[in-house]
Amino acid sequence: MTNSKNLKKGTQAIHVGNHPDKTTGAVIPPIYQTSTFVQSSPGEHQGYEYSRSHNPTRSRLEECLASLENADYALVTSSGMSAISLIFQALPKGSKVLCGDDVYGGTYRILNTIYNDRFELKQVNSTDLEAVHDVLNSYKPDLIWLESPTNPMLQISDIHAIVEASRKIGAKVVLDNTFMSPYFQNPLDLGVDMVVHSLTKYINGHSDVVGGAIMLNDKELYDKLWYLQNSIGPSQSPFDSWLVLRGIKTLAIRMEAHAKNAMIIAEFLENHPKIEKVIYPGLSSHPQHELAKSQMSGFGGMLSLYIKGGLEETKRFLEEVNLFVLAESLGGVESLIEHPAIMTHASVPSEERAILGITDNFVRVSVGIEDVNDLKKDLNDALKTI
Ligand code: P1T
Repeated sequence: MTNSKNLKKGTQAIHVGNHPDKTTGAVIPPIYQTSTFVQSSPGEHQGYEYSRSHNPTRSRLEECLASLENADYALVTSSGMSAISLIFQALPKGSKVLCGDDVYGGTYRILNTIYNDRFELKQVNSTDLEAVHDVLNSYKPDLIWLESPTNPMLQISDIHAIVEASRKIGAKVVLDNTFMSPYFQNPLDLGVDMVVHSLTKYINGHSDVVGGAIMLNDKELYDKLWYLQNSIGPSQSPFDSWLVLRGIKTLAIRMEAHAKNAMIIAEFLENHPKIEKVIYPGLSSHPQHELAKSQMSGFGGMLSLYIKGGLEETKRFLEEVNLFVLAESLGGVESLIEHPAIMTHASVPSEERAILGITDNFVRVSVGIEDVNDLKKDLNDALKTI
């Protein structure tokens, strides 16, 4: 599709990569459920050889995702973690990595237990620009890894300021944009070198696919990442790519609905007597609320909270909710709720969890797009039991 960059996100999500099939006219593109492709003579084919390398269904999804993140290239992988891993595989041995101190537990785990003998690693509170400047100048990292908002504390970092500072020392910046989706935040526009997504979350949106993606503008880096993906093999299946293409069509209306519901739930919980504190970037009580307004076009569907009480009360609350499904993951149309200390961030050592505030009474909520009054009632009923 020509000039897709002039289209709004809601239109891109429906049309880019979704053009009718040339051979049959099918409006919905077929699933090219094939592992291999015929060659008329050795080395002569129509652009596709083998589905680990390329597949037409996956190519369509990559086209759509590149367009949504205002990127020249996108690479779709079998999971968010395999996308993250490919970027670390592309880093030369002995590189120095600087990572935000609050990231998804799986990202923490891969840096600390899989690549720990390959890189030097330091972590920093990336909301503290002075601390970031200090560590950039003293440590001089090759790569900076950020989440904004972070998982699960929903902290916001000044992406543009960090990019400017890292340019001075020649460091590349990667931003995991999973929590915002390309609908609410486009980090490449703020100067970031690579964006990572877990497609499993908002982009697919229906909790029925695991997938990941990397979006970027640098052709050389893209070629290197593709080479690694083709060699190591974490390519997404055609069926899963097709499901994501199906889910992504409603990204715009889903994200608007998530954010609307999350704001209502955040305000409701902030005034609830059984709740100690709510963290949601859309609340004026959020420490980086103004920054969030300036670099995001919406506040998303994720919020975190502290129950008044300890582990016992928190567990009871989590057992008593009905519409909020107690499960890992986020970004599906259904509301999910979880206990980071026991579930998603169990691989972060307890001392580090304590510093971050991931305590026994800390709960993370992925607000779905159900009727918000039903969601409020469900939370209220569960809170009454503690
Ligand atoms: O689960 P997977 O598709 O491999 O994505 C990993 C990942 C990467 N980045 C962020 C910010 C994430 O939140 C995740 C996965 N997170 C969860 C499963 C969770 O419940 O937080």
